[in-house]
Amino acid sequence: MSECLFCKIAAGEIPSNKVLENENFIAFHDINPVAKVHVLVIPKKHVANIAHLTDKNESYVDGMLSFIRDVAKELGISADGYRVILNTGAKAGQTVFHLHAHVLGGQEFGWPDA
Ligand code: IU
Repeated sequence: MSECLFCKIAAGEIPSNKVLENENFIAFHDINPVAKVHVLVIPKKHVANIAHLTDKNESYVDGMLSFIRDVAKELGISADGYRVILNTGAKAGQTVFHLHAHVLGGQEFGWPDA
């Protein structure tokens, strides 16, 4: 059995506050939100991050952007805009090494300052 936390969430072995799910992806509320709306979107199949995508596994993330679009609609944050972040590697702040997109919304964000 996988020791990956997000694989366990994807398999339903660990409960999550789920927003939306399809055959390939699941979206759930982050346990430690950093914005008014903070949801994580993960592929069900394990890949550590974007840097680990290869010709063999890049299909794992096919359809991820359109799924994120559906998640934003489901959350009601689509019209006002939202931010999508994929921390890739420890130096970029990645702490869970199963590819995930942070979907942040429900408020205004600055740029380039967070
Ligand atoms: P990061 O990009 O790897 O730093 O993001 C990991 C996120 O996973 C972070 O925002 C955590 O709050 C979140 N998270 C979670 O939602 N549930 C968990 O059980 C754990 C982390 I561990």
